[in-house]
Formats: sequence, structure tokens, C-alpha cells
Amino acid sequence: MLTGAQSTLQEMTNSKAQITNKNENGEGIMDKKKLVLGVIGADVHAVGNKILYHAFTEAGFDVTNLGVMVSQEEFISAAIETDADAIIVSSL
Ligand code: B12
Repeated sequence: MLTGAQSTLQEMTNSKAQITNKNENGEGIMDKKKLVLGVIGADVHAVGNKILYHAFTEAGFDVTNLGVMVSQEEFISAAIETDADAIIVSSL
């Protein structure tokens, strides 16, 4: 049985990260979406974060993985630095 989060993850990874744009010749080009991923605060639960890193990377996202015990400020700084499309917080 899938949890809500797991089925959302499955939908996200199945739909793939790339948006198809056209270049000047009208050919489709792939635009990789950028994510910042981590576990917030004093939380050290690393397993879900690892699975998400592999799932999103495999699905074609460009993932910056900050690991565990990440502050809100670190999430924001990394998102600005990498011009991320989304911040993903793995939690339980
Ligand atoms: C393993 C574990 C630990 C290990 C962690 C090892 C490690 N390095 O990861 C250790 C022993 C260190 C630990 C410690 C603690 N733990 Co602990 N732990 C667990 C346990 C058994 C499994 C967690 C796990 O890794 N699951 C497997 C992963 C794959 O699942 P997941 O993280 O949920 O992620 C999946 C989905 O949620 C989803 N997902 C997650 N995020 C996102 C985000 C998006 C965008 C999407 C789409 C999907 C998605 O995808 C993931 C992959 O499939 C859970 C119990 C449980 N049944 O969950 C308790 C649990 C999380 N722990 C708990 C607690 C209380 C603690 C401690 C506070 C205990 C203590 N008093 O010291 C400490 C906290 C330490 C700290 N500072 O963080 C509680 C949390 C309760 C709460 N929510 O308030 C739980 C639920 C146990 C319980 N029933 O009491 N723990």
C-alpha cells in the first residue's frame, strides 16, 4: 500500500522532470528542473532523503542534496545559489 507522499513521489518521478522547449530550428530541447533537497532542523532521518535523491536524479532532475540537519537559512541560500525550481524537505 502506498502512502500519500509515496504516491505523490511516484507521480512526480513517472511524469519526468524535463519540460520540452523548442530551439531556433523548432526542435525539442530538454530543460532540467533544479531541486534543493534535505532534512530540516535537528532531524537525522537520512533514509528517505537518500531514496528521494536517487528517485529524483533517476527521473532527470538536477538535485542539490544538502543531507540531514539543514537549517531553513541553508535551504534558502542553496535555492538562491542554484536558482532552484523547488525545495524538497524530506520528513517523517
Ligand atoms: C530509522 C529510524 C530512525 C533512525 C534514523 C536512521 C537514519 N540515519 O535515517 C534513528 C535511530 C537515528 C532514529 C532516531 C530518532 N527517531 Co526515528 N525512526 C526511524 C524509523 C524506524 C524509520 C524511518 C525511515 O528511514 N523510514 C524509511 C524511509 C524510506 O521512509 P520516509 O523517510 O518516510 O520517506 C519516504 C516517504 O515519506 C516519502 N517522502 C519523504 N519525504 C518526501 C518528500 C516529498 C516531496 C515526497 C514526494 C515524498 C517524500 O518518500 C520517502 C521514500 O519512499 C521511523 C519509524 C517509521 N515507521 O517511519 C522512526 C521515527 C521517524 N523516529 C521517531 C523519533 C521520535 C525519533 C527520535 C526523536 C527518537 C529519540 N527519542 O531519540 C530520534 C530523532 C533523532 C533525530 N535527531 O532526528 C518517530 C517520529 C515521530 C514524529 N514524527 O514526531 C518515528 C516515526 C518513530 C515513532 N513512531 O515514534 N530514528
